[in-house]
Amino acid sequence: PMSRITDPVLASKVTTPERAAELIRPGDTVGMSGFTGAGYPKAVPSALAERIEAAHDAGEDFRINLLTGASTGDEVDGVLARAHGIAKRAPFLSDPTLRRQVNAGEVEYTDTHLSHLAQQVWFGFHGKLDVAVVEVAAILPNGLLVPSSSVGNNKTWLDLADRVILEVNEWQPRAYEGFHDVYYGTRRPPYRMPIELRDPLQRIGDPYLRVDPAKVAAVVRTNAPDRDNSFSPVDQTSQDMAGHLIDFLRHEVRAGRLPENLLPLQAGVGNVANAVLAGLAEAEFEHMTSYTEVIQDNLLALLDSGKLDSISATSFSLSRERAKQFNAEIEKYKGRILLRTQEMSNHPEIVRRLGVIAINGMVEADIYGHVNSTEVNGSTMINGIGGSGDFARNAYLNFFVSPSTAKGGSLSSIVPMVPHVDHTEHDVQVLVTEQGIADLRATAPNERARRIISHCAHPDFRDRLLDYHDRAWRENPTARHAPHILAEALSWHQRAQAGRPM
Ligand code: 0RQ
Repeated sequence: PMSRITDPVLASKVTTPERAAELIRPGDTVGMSGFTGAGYPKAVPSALAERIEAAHDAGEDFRINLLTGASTGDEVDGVLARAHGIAKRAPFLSDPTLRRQVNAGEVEYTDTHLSHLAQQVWFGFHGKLDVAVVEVAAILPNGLLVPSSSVGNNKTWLDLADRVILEVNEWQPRAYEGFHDVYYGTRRPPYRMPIELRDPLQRIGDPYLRVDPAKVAAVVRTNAPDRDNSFSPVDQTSQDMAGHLIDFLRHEVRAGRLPENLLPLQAGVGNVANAVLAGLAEAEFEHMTSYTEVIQDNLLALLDSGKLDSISATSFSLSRERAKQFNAEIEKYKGRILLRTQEMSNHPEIVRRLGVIAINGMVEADIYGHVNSTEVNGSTMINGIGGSGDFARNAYLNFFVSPSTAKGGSLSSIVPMVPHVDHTEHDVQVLVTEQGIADLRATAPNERARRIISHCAHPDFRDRLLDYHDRAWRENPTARHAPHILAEALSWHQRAQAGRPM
């Protein structure tokens, strides 16, 4: 087998996770690799968590500020949260312990658009980056690194951190070399240049990450799998939503608003996105492309089936079974998949130029089309906005998708007013539930309300929503652009917060 570390200087820095973790100090801001459970460090964070617990046992403060690409795995967020080792966290999370700590007010969580974090760190908004902990598939001479199953913000962490710790994971195929496109043309304003990317699979960068070998303080060897991202099987509700969405795409092709092979697809994570991708495997569209964030099982299946020509993303997010198969057959995917930095995979300029079709989940939408993707009752964080805003605002066409009810039918996903807005009425184009689809393009608020209520709301809630909208209209003769009854607008959530049905 090919050696994983061919640089003699960096080979001499191989050490244990425990010794490497000693390089991280209380109060440090640490940039770690990892995006949707792929490519995160597997060993150093656990050793760090042990140090933190020992410090806490000795009565000392020890917490870090943790930045990543997106969600990681239990070996990062889980172990560090259980050790109460995280003071601040950005930009996305999915770990249950960490989520509880954020919602208990113990951890400060900065919920950030995924394309924004790298530049915000470059701008100095997050202070100094002390340490980078980055997983790679191999270390080549002269500080060239073969990335693993995600690129995320690794370029920025390696560029900006004072001290660098590398984890070389032998579970990741050595043959990852050639799957990445790391753009080194970023500048700070006012020196920015146009990003010359015109095709989803176009290369604009390097196949390698670069690191100044003098900054590398430790190298750790690991052999551990990425997180197992498995989905529940596609149920009837998801299938219905996928059906509405795919019919809508057909309609747009017939109307001449979309080419026959559609435009590059972005699909978020979760069961609905998974069902849509499964639905596309059965549909007639050929030669599709994807300009997205994550490559989940069903996106890879579309590539296998020949329906999809290529995928640009920043990360994989596969089930364990699918990851094993991919790793075993990796050569056959070379040239059809590119992993970019998340600044580029989610870049507004590129998403707008390519005309991406964006498909993302939501918690709820209100009758005027504002969408809440993150905070139950306006205060309890679920995961974060992720890349949904990067894509939705700049997409050619965007969809927000959710079952029409939650919690066993007691809560409506269509509400009079959302208590937290992630995507405003100005950004949201098409809403989809299992009930139907509401095309909000080129509509004013009252038309939007009629379409959303009649096409998307569950029949159990439809009459009350219509009644709310009618009364709001009648009671506000001089405020009818988007009429509300403020004393009532959030009453549905007040009931939900008290544990009662909406
Ligand atoms: O909570 O498990 O405690 O019951 O929200 O909901 O139905 O499992 O749906 O997995 O599709 O997630 C918006 C969270 C949907 C996701 C969201 C509760 C529900 C459950 C999850 P429980 P489901 P999904 C690219 C795109 C933002 C990031 C993004 C998301 C939990 O899509 O995180 O788009 N989006 N990234 O019970 C109260 C409601 C509710 C509700 C659902 N109306 N009221 N609770 N829930 N609807 C990928 C990345 O960026 C990395």
